[in-house]
Amino acid sequence: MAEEQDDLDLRELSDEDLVQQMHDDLYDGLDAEIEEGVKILLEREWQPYKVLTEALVEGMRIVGIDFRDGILFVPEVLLSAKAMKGGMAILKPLLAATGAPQVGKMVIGTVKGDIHDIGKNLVCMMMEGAGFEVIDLGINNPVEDYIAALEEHKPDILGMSALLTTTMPYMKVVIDTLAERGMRDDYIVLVGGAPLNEEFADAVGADAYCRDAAVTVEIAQDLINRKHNQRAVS
Ligand code: B1M
Repeated sequence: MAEEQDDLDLRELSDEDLVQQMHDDLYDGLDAEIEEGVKILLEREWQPYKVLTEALVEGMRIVGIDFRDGILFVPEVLLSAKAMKGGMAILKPLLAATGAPQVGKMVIGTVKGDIHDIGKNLVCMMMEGAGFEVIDLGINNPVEDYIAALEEHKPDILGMSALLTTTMPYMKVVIDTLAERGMRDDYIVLVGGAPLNEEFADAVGADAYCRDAAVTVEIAQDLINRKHNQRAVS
């Protein structure tokens, strides 16, 4: 595979073959090849969001299937994640360069016990691109970290991410603690992550479930507008 890789000139591939090759390279955790692939697609005038979703996110979806089925293991998936992050780093300034005026502020973090951050990082990138100021608390956040960040930054939105069925209930711990302290209604609470759904978001008392990064932006904009309209009326 490595020898084959050495002989392969990514620039000679059609768009379709290049994207297919990038899925394979992400699977193999080849960060230099992923970065080169991203640059080539951008040179071919692909929109950054299309590169992100079709080459990177789709590649990681395939990795996820074999991880689930016990074909790939944690060390291999870590390499895939590293390659994905390398590609995302090239896209980040492009996604953020829309020049949108600042529309609101969000504090976001992955919940306690959970170290998955690729999806959350994507949400940060897309929200920044849409003009939100984003304070990223990173991974493995206990409730105290969220509360401290809310008090310090006074955002419009609290975002939480969880990728494990064992960590998603922690979102309720955070929301219940906000309620106990009389802070719940000060923030729009958005939750996301692959195992969640709308029913879960309702059950834990969040304002909305966000299926992906693009939907997060739409929901955030919508709820911020509603909040502003409510303030204008009252
Ligand atoms: Co983990 N892992 N993992 N993993 N991992 C999953 C989640 C899993 C589904 C794999 C599988 O079995 N198919 C499975 C969970 C099963 C379950 O709970 N039912 C799993 C497991 C079991 C584990 C470990 C327990 C494995 C082990 O140790 N035996 C372990 C747990 C570690 C821990 O957290 N304590 C573990 C470890 C890891 C790695 C460290 C190797 C690595 C993470 C690296 C990193 O993130 N830096 C990893 C990875 C990469 C995955 C998969 C393969 C990919 C996740 C990902 O990045 N997806 C994943 C399989 C899968 O999800 N298909 C899996 C791409 C990303 C763009 O999508 O994260 O869904 P996603 O984010 C989307 C939306 O969900 C949404 O928008 C994002 C962008 O569109 N979204 C939000 C996410 N957060 C949001 C927050 C918001 C809004 C929207 O706030 C407002």
